[in-house]
Amino acid sequence: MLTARATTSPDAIAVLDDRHRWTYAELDARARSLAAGFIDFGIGPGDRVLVQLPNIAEFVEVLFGLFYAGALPVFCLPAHRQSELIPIAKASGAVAMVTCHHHQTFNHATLAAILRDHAPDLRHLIIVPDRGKPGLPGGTHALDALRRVPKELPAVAASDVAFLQLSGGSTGTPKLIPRTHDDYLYSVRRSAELCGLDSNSVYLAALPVAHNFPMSSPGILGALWAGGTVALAIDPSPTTAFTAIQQFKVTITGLVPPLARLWVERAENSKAYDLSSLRVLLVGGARCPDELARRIGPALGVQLQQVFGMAEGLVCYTRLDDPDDVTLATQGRPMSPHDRIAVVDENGDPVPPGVDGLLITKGPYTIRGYYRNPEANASSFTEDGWYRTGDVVALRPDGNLVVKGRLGDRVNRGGEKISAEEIEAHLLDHPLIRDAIVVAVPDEHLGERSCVFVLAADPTTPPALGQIRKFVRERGVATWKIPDLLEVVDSFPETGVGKISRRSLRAELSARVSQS
Ligand code: OOB
Repeated sequence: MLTARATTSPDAIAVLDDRHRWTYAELDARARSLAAGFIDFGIGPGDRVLVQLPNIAEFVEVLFGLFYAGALPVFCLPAHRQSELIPIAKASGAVAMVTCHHHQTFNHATLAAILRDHAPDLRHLIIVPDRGKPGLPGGTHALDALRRVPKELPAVAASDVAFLQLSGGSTGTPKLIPRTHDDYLYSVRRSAELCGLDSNSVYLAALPVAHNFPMSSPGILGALWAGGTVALAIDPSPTTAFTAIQQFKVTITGLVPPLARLWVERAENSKAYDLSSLRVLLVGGARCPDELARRIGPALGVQLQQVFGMAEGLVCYTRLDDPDDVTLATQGRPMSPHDRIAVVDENGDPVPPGVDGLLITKGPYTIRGYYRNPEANASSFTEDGWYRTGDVVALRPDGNLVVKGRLGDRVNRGGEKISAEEIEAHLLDHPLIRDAIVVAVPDEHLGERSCVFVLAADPTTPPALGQIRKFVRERGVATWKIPDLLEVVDSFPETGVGKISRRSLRAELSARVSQS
């Protein structure tokens, strides 16, 4: 794809951030020079490489550099810390990591050095230095030190795995999602069509670009597929993003609902920025409240397009020419005529149309299994290969889905997913805690927040929320996973006979907090 674009429109602008402006020819040349460096380092076809970069132009050249070398990026988010990254490094068997020196005052280069001590395969640490600041940790390489004269590239098949994405809410053994070049590019092409991208489009990556949504729905890859331009904003705040929209004449971008709300509020209260270039705003990652959906068009002067997707595959969109009743109140329909969806009950039997049930799916770009994880595969796929999304949905007669919620094992905190099991495992190590259950509670701004129900080890000294938050933070987890609320209880509910599953316990407790 990049080779083709660099040949047909070498001088068109491919990538912009506040420090870089690269044409397609330049992006291609940069990616090829990095690929040569990766190959020189012994990083080649099939090797996994952790990529933890913020929204900077270098992300794009590293991405294509790795693709050209046949290596598989493993997409980590800038907010990930060692308790996520060590298991990811081990499960992927990554041989290298590309990261930045600092981002938002956090020292990622030091984090990379810590990872190297825990993950024996991690041999090369490659760092994008801070501008003008020396002082990379010993044994690391600056990204520019990799550049070589481009050389012949290894053969990579369209059906080869292109990269590993992380499943939202992964547990002890992270669920790594293997996507192939052909399956992913198919989803990118369909997305670009449905979101109206062409060579005049400028897509702004405001959400963390390693996430599937800004990467491919239609994302930076959709924009490059269409021969348009990718612009990157270092953070998604209205101030930073509105400046970028005005400066780069952005036409389309994507947001999670809490950020869409911030943008709407800012735009309703101030006309300081010229946002007139913006045509389409995609909103997804978590349920967009209907009231917010109605405000988006008038406040920002855009067409709202809802997107309900998952890194495992299936992506649904409302269409740009849908009536308001669809665009404002549903999460759309599958993007491919070859996607298959079914709404079933707990036994796997179809529920009648319009009735809430569990969404299962299979299709041309939905994975058939996680990477080296037979245990997750056994629970996440039906015997005949349907992926169990875990989402509770209703299918309207017009074919559009309305997302109602999820099975109670995950909190969707404004689009950032939290695995209840993962945080419970940390909490069980706290000396004041005998048992802990993490559930989602409704939240006006974030959609959901996390609440931990705790049985105290000693009822006379129950833990306090501050202690728990500090403990989880010090475990080195991404900030959004730190529990928001705490309820100390004397016992957990018992329903009926026998051992109650942690999943139903979560559901029970979650129903209780939602009612109160
Ligand atoms: C996107 O991908 P993931 O992998 O971080 O999370 C997938 C899950 C879905 O199973 C669902 O629970 C939730 O996120 N979700 C939504 C939603 N979009 C995603 N829930 C309600 N309404 C929506 N519109 O989040 C993702 C991937 C590609 C495109 C967009 C989002």
